[in-house]
Amino acid sequence: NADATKVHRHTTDLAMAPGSGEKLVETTLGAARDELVRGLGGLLGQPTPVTTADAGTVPDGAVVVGTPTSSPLIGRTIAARDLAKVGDEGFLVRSVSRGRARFTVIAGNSDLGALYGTFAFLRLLQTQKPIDHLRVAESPKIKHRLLNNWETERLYAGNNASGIGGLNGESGAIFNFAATGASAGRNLPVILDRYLVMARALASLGINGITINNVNADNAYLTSARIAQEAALADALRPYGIRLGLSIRYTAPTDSRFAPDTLTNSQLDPYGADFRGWWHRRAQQIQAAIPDFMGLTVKANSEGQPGPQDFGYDHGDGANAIAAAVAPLGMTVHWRTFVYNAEVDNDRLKRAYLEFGPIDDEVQPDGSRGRFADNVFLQTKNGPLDFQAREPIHPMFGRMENTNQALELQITQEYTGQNWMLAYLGPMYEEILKTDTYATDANGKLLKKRLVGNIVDGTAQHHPDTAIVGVANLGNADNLTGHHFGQANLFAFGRQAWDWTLDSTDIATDWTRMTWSNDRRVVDTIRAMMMGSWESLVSYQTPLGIGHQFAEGVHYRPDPADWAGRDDWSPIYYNKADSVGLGFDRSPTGSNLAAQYFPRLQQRYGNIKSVPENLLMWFHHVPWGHRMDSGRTFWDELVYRYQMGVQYVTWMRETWETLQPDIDARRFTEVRAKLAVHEADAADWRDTSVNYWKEFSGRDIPVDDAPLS
Ligand code: GCW
Repeated sequence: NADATKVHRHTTDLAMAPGSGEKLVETTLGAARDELVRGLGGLLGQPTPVTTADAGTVPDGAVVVGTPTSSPLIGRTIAARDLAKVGDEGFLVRSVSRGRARFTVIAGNSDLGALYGTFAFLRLLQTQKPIDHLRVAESPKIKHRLLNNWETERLYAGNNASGIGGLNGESGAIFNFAATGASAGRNLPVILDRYLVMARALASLGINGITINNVNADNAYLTSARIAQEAALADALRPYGIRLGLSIRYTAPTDSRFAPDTLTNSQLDPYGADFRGWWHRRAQQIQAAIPDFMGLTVKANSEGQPGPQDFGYDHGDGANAIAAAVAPLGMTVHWRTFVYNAEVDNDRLKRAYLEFGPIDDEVQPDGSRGRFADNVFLQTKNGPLDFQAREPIHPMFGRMENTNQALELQITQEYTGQNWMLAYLGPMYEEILKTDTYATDANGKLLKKRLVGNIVDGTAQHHPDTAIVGVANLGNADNLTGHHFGQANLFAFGRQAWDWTLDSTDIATDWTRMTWSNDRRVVDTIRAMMMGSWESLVSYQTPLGIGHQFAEGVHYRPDPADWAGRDDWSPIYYNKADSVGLGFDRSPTGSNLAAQYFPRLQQRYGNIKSVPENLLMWFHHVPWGHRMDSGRTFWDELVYRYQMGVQYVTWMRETWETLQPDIDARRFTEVRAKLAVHEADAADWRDTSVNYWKEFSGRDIPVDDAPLS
């Protein structure tokens, strides 16, 4: 699509820091070269000369980047079998000596591998690691490392959304498609600096795809006019190895905007040629404009979105129909499993496994098991409720033996403080990925390597394809994520998507060094703030495993009392507060969600004596006087947790002050202002919650804890 690239104008984007100097690059190796020139120039404080691959002798101290195809030098310095081991997107970084010259080689099997290696090398420099005896070999554990960008929902990073002033009348979303109002002329196909800043950031983490629109999908994204805009974006992101995908609505074929190619409801039979033909034609049209288009994400029969069940079919029928339509084009379908129905189940968390489990297990005419097609991913969010600060793993992980399963994590902080609270979610992603499912075989024998990460990366069940998805926290805010520390969550997601076995503390250290300072005191202080921040949030919002206690709509403030209207979202559905105690009984005496887990977790969660205390109220209605590990009563412990959570935020606010001499004034002040709001809002969670629970417990606030404000 080279012609399209040429027509794109490139304007200065006001959202970016002055002088960010973004430019469109044409090739992936061009991107790698530019990163090195910019990165080395900045880090070493001097210009970096560039020579081409066929330059005869390598200068001492040079950095050579490429593939065996792009550079004969790579072939001469790196053994083919070493390179073969890192696969399509992996890389090697090596220190090499030739005669008197010592230089660094960054090699990939593909240009993208070389770009990833370049970023890894720059990260070593930026974090001040030794680079004189390098022998790095890396490859991603998961094949598709994706973002879902809900451009219209749960957006806390837009200049409008964050309440810090609109930018040229734009919506706050990162991508600007609108040609109306003040933003006209800045809309796609015009490529804004911030798209390139984003692309560079995502490529530096190895993220290789982005589904650009909300799962509550607007059919506009499938219209010809929009596809032309999407193609321009795809062209700009392509050198960075980032492919585009779209969320779609199951009934899009009936939208009159697609006339004359419009279907009627009666033509939506998933086994009919009309339905499949429509999706095939639309996908072909997209592919003609975007040759490397990834595929479609579908939220069906979920929260009012249409789906196959509206026409008498199940999720397998619907997913396979669209999958069959796009399979000849090499595209995938991500079918979300976020389904619930409190009118049918005594516990809405049970629905997903009940609907998807049997399809995964179904015996097929050829005797094999599992009905979902090979190019379908079931995309399952963690946790089973809805991205709460702490949830147990989704019981479907490890249970889908015959279906590709993608893990969906939330980076945007919908329930975790939005753009106000400093909550580093690396440890949460790590907890989920490293939780053992204790999956067993048909004889009840424990299987090896069945952590959630093993399931997602395919080593456990040998699924043909693997994917992990983060709901993005991108917007048009100057810093792209709204809160400066929101960037850490994007960084952590990307690093863990690349290698889920990484330690979230190490990730925090790297991010701090790359973002704030390499000064030891600053690194130690910021890392300490980050590492306790998620547990603190859990403590003052929803301690000891209590689910969703948010006020209606906004998902920021607490309101444990009943909402008018929706029963299955009302906090009382989850807290079950009464004079006996607090929490949702999901043990065998209650809804028995516990039974959806493999036996060992079933027993652990199902028994109040063995359930981890941080999930206590997720699985049990806990009597106020229940004795906790600390020796306190449940009531006393509960109050203590709320108080500890808030105290941690106070400590973060005070600690941040000590960094003033080391941090630039603008970012220092912006974070300071957020921490002040954070502290007040954390105290609000504690006070609102504890005062409400007190009405049920009838117990006093324990005296040895600091008084409520
Ligand atoms: O909990 C809900 C969110 C919705 C979201 C939905 C989902 C995009 O509040 O904003 O819809 O989850 O994941 O589909």
